[in-house]
Amino acid sequence: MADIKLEKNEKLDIKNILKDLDKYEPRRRGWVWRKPAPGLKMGPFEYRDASEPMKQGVPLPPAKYFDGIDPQPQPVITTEIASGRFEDDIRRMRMGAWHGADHIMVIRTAGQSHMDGLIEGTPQGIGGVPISRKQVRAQRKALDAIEDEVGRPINYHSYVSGVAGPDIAVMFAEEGINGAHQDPQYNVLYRNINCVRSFVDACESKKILAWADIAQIDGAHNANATAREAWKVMPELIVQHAINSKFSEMVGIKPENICLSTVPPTATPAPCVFMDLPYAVALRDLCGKYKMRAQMNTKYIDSSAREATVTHVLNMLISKLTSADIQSTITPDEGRNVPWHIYNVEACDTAKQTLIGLDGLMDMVELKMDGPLGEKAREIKERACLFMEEILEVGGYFKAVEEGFFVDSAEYPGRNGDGIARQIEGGIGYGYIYERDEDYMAPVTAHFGKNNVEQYGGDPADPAALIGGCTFEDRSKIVYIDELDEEDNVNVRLEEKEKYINSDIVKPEMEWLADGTVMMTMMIPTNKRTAEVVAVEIGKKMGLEDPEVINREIMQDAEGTRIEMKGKLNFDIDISELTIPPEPHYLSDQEIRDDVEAHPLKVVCATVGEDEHSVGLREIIDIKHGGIERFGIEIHYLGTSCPVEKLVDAAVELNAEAILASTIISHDNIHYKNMKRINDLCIEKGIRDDVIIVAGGTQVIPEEGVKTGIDAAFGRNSHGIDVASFLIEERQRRRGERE
Ligand code: Z97
Repeated sequence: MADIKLEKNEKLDIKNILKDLDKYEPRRRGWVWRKPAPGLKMGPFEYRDASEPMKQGVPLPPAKYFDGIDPQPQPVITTEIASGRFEDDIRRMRMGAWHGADHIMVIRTAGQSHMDGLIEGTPQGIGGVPISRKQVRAQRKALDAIEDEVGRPINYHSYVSGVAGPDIAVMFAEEGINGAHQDPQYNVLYRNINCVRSFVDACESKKILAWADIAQIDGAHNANATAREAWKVMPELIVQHAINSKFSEMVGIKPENICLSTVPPTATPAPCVFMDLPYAVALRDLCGKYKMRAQMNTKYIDSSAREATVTHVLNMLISKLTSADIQSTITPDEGRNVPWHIYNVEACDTAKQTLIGLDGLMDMVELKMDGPLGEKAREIKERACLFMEEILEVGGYFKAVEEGFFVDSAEYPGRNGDGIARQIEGGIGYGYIYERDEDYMAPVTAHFGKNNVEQYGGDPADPAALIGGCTFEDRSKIVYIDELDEEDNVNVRLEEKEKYINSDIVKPEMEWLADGTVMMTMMIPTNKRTAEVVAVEIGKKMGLEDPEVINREIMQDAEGTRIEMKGKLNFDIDISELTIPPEPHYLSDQEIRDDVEAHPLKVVCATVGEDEHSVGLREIIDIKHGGIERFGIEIHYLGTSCPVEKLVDAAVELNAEAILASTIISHDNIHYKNMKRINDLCIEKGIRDDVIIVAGGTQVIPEEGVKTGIDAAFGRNSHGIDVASFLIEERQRRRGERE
């Protein structure tokens, strides 16, 4: 099957992805790490901790000052995608990948853990998609095309948790999934699934993950998120990580595919680095042979994007100081919505910016272990060891869970007796574990325990050979089911959205294509409660459907509240009815500087007529806000209320190559009259061919200005770069170097 090729300026066509999906085969198995590129040179800089660059992507905004470079840090960067519609997730994946994500974690619909079997088709989910073979396959296929266009492998990831764990693991192995959460403790503690069932299922699931070379992430971050005071569960977090990691290794997963889902336990206003860094150091001391997937703290996240971003950056400082292998990015929407596209992208940029900004840090600073860092790390490790010893004393993990050891709100070894307690003989899925029958046989490739194929003439080293290969060797045995629900599927949704797909009709979106959602920021000069009500009223008057306040921050209790609000627009915009002017055209700073250096440029300028305004022209010429003097242009400023004659005479005397006239006042069209006068005077004095005449002002309409005979006119919002680009290009035209 021919691969899909994406073009930078063309939208990804979901229908193309869905075409012949039954015949799709994943191009590889296994997780891919970034390739380190020590000493990488990009633009004017050299990097110590960067990885191989992407073929194309969207660089950070200031890259325009640095030759457009887009250096990539070494850790894999995760984006969590959770729109609930897999077709919208795919577009989000592409945006995330262009901003540097190479680990796409697709969040699944709430509560899939309790569904004892595979879901099929493409139903819509809540807070994520129902993970089914069709969705997974379509997304992996789309990612093949996306990884080709960005020029870097992308890891696709979802969950192998819950009662259908082994079934999902097999499906993931068949579909070339690269990463998965698998941790039986998640089932037991957070989804009340029976412990015995969860650990038996985990053996099978982990065996399959090992065969498929899938990177495994544990579920310990959930202890942090559910604990009453998250910083108190540090010893327990280490114990949870240790149990799952050792278990996984014993089942056969290689250590470099075992990733700990680490979370800095606390956040500001706590002195979080002082508390989180010893924890990170302690964890690495005990579990250092595994990989660290650093997730940001979500426990204390609120709805402010600014605040969430600072927490993320502080968390990444810990990642940098302790060398995380995968850097997760979470959006402030965790605190208010399902994540929106723009926040996925924003968080990827935050990660890239921070990690590249911290490039080389560890070659300059060192962790000081003889002091509070070493002491605190040691104490956390001691408490973790005590915790583990106590588990053994009470009779093992299941007993400890029964006694409520985990997620207790006290600081261990203290206990408040409010931990999560689960019965060994209880929970979802209890009673479904049976001893294998005498004649049990499993002619499959990756299986925990004995296959028993010998008694049927098989080879235990190659058990699947007995049936000519299982689905891992013979893909024709995979049963691909397209859709089961006639109403809840992607075809119906695409038909509903037909009007907006590859057409000129546009509606803004945040969650799903053409959902009409917009977000607005406003400052309401009242207290918080009043501001919330006022904002909704404003939303209604603006014609928004379902206006809802999603963030509020007090500026001062009486003086005002910053409000962010979302709502829906119920109209479309037809692009074909719009006139879209071309992008303004600028030369680069370097091109301008080079030209001025080769051909020095002298300019005379003034505010002309009876006009005392100086600010506009000063903005154009002064270096302060990027005026043209910064390019080395020689400026002769004659001041305000300058007669046009004086300006033209000065051009003659100084042998200037250009005249810049600022004309703010426009009564009786005096601004255009002055332009015409300058032009006429230059002709009279015989210098018209030797000078470039440029005029500008807030009331100037460029097209009207040039009708007076001058060379260019600039209106409101013009800057030094506009004027400089014009002057240089016009000179080049006159020299015959440009059309
Ligand atoms: C992360 N921010 O980065 P269900 N298994 C595990 C989980 O952590 C989760 C599920 C299953 C987080 C992801 C929350 N995690 C968001 C170990 C959910 C979800 O809802 O129980 O069916 O599966 O890991």
